[in-house]
Amino acid sequence: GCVEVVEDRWLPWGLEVELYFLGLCMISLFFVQIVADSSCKLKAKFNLSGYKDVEKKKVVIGGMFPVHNRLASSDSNTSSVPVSSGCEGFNFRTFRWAQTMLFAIHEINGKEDLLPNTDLGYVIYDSCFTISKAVEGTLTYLTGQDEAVPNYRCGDGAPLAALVGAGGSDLSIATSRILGLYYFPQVSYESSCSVLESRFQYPTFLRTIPSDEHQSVAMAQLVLHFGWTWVGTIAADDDYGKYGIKRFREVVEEAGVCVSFSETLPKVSSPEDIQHIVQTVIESTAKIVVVFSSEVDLNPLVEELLRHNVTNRTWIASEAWVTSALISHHPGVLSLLGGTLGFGIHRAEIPGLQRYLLNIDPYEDPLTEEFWETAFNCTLDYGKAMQNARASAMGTGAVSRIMPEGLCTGQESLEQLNNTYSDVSQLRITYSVYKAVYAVAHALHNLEHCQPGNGPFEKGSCADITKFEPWQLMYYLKNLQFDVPHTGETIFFTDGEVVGLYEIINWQSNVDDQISYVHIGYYNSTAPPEERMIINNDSIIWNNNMLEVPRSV
Ligand code: TCR
Repeated sequence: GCVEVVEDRWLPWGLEVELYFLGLCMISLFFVQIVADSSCKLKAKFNLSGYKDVEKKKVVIGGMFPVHNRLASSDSNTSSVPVSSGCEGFNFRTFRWAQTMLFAIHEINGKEDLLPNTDLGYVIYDSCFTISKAVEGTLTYLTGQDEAVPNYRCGDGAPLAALVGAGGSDLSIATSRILGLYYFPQVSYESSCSVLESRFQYPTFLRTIPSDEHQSVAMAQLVLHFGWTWVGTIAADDDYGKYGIKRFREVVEEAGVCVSFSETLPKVSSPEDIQHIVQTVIESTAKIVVVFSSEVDLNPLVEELLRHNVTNRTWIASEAWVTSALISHHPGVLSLLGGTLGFGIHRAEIPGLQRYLLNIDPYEDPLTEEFWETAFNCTLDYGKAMQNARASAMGTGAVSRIMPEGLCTGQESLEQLNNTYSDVSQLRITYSVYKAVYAVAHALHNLEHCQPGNGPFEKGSCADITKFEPWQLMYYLKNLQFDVPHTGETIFFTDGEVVGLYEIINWQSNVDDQISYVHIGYYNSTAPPEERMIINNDSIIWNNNMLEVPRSV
């Protein structure tokens, strides 16, 4: 039997329900306020793909990415008009995802066999890793207004196709509640939580990443495969972490495995909570620790564990941190995380992507400007650079008028920077973004090439690409099948879902004492039960460079 005290600190999921009702209330409130203000504040961008003589039809795709890691703290002063908070903590990895969406759109606009008569435009929102920003962005998208007025958008604009996003599962759960009300399709590249499988609750949600139902079961099987009977679990304080671990526990406990501790990572920085988890890990006799969390939430714990020199554990990684540079690039991380086993989604090479990423124009939009300034630690703004230079040169009088220090030229070389942004060695979620954009494009293509009389709608009618309804596009997304360029993978949705295919990855040290992610097996949810998980035991190197399978106590 299991004797160690099991600590369970999950929050109930009431928050989500509250948010839902809050959303409904807001929408009914806003309905009353619809005004005929026709000034479109939000401008979609179109890339003109060289056919200037042919007037192409235009459709806008929305994208949402967690480009920043958190909201900037704002003062809770209620004596003035509240404004939407800014965001901070620029994330180079997610910025790569956003740029990949643009890359895919450019690629599609240049093709003659996919949407030849239609140009795709885009609007991209930063969800800042927070539900409120994701909801705000969704309302803005639907309305075309800076203020969120649903069910209203500028009449002469191009039709909106679908939202590619929103980021983590908790964000998509919130946004797809709103989009579902309008039967507006959302294609997610990253939200893997199993609750999003419910078409009753999320009728217009589709995704190019498999549901965590498969991953949780696969993790449990992994634990059983090695005969471990005693494990600890750590989950992020969001739907991804909580539901992922919940399902894992169900399966292992059913098989008689004991869970010695189960901890929750704080969402907002809390050194005490982190300290508490570190102590639990150190004191527990469980040597196998399963972690279901995104890299951003896990990172503070990893830093603290490194500070305490924790070794001799085997970590089981969920897909969200299994190839995370943020985690694996800490100096000395091998002693802690060497030997980690985890699940990764399909990795691909996307020819041309890296060149595209390296050739972006720093002045393209405010997000790209910020990227540039963060990457090169400088400012693109001449006035600001002058001011800074004057402030720091106070008294010495030595300020160059031509080129103040800290000013970027815009000609800096991204190639030499060697940043996560342009690292294309582990394109997993990135590839998932690419597939999501192609899915929308193929659905639009099928919609445009419908034969009147043979169409899927009433009396065999078709939709019109210049003014279709969201549910009409939804029909085409549901009934889609296409091959992804370059990789040839065939994509189709079964009730909005793709199949559960994972690579099993082992963290080993390479020659320069850095981590290499070694592919040691795979999991295929569609195979017969005995063949679902294939592991090459001999190619695994465990923590401390051991070759035999560690024991769980
Ligand atoms: N699904 C997670 C979030 C997430 C993620 C990632 C975040 C996934 N993979 C990679 C950063 C990097 C998988 C969710 O919340 O559904």
